[in-house]
Amino acid sequence: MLNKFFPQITQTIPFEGKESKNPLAFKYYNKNQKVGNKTMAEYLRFSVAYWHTMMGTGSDIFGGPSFKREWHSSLNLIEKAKFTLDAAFELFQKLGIDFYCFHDRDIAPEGESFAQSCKNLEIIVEHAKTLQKETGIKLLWGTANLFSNPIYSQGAATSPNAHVMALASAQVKNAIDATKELDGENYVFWGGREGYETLLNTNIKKEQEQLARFLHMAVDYKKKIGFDGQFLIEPKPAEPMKHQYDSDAAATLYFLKEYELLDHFKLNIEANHATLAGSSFEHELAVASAAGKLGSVDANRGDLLLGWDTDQFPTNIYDTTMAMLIILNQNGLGKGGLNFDAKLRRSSTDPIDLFYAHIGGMDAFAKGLLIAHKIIEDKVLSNFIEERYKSYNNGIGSKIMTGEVDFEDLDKWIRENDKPLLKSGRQEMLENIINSYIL
Ligand code: XLS
Ligand code: CA
Ligand code: CA
Repeated sequence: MLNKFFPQITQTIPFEGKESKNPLAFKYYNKNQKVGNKTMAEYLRFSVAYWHTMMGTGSDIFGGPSFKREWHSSLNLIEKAKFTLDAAFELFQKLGIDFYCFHDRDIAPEGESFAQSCKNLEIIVEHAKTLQKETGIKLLWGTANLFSNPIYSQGAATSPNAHVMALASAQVKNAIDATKELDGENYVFWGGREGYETLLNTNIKKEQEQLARFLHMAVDYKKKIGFDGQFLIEPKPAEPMKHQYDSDAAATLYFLKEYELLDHFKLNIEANHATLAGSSFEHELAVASAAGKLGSVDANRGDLLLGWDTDQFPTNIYDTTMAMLIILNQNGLGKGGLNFDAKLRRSSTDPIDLFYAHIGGMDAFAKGLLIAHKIIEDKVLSNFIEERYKSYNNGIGSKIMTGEVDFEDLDKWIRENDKPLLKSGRQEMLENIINSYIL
């Protein structure tokens, strides 16, 4: 096992069960424990987000870094990037996490020129490849950072400047190449700057057409090079832009359908983006899943008292239970996984805090998985829901759904069958049942 940057952790975090008081042990996450027909690891497919966990410095918009990591100590940028990868794989191994995700510019430094940036990425990808081989750890997804460089301040694919759109496309081409080289299981598109600040200077239709062209070029390139990872789009309503085009699951699905892209993409749903969109994590998961498009999850949480993307580690068992109900009902995430797109608070300054944070998130989802599995096994919700819609199974309900009757027929039918019965939706009873599984 790699052992250089986290000497305090001398073994892979063990599972000790719920009675354990050891803060460096799992209480619920027991990697190889079977839940139904899969292991916990197979269902949960946890992933570390490289940008927060390895690159985070505790800085926020009011202040610079609050901690400096040992793996960032070299002044040579390539050496620093390699140390960071070494530290990352040590952390993955010690946490017992099988996947990671990155942006091109997290794992490799941006160069003076575009060609130099591509070269840097190639060098680092080689190093990552070696570490993946040594450890068996895999890439859940890669993506391109099309939001930090000021050249993208007015959009990347949706920039009013075609030269910038060309740069963004070339950058994504190279990020897809890197993801393919590392056998990435997915590739994510998050359009941080693909939106607008003011409609006074914006042609929405034009920008959406540009975004569609860009995604079509990506699809064509994927086919051309035989990359068999899943393409994912990650919705978010705003921040950094005032409005982003992929604002939520429903808007993104409509956009994909409108521009004939739906067959080529699934969604990566992030909990914090869902709440920023004014809905809930489970709402966004359910909308994506109902469309057969729930591909992967950015597992974090926001803070309802703060109106921004706080990217905290998930701890709320109710939320993880609801999420796992939806994920289990579609029999897992396929190529996707649960990526902890979450960062330490500015005041959590020690490397060991990274362990506490991930252990907490993993246990919260493992517990949610166990509860959701039991609820599904006992059919408490599914039986109720089935019963609730049963009037569509035969009689007039089935005639409506098969198209055998029209408005005029229903006008006639209702005159003979006036006054439908009002049945209770039993919300409070169901809430109590869910709590009885959680408590
Ligand atoms: C930012 C997003 C971003 C994507 C990947 O809010 O969550 O980190 O997940 O670009
Ligand atoms: Ca995210
Ligand atoms: Ca986020």
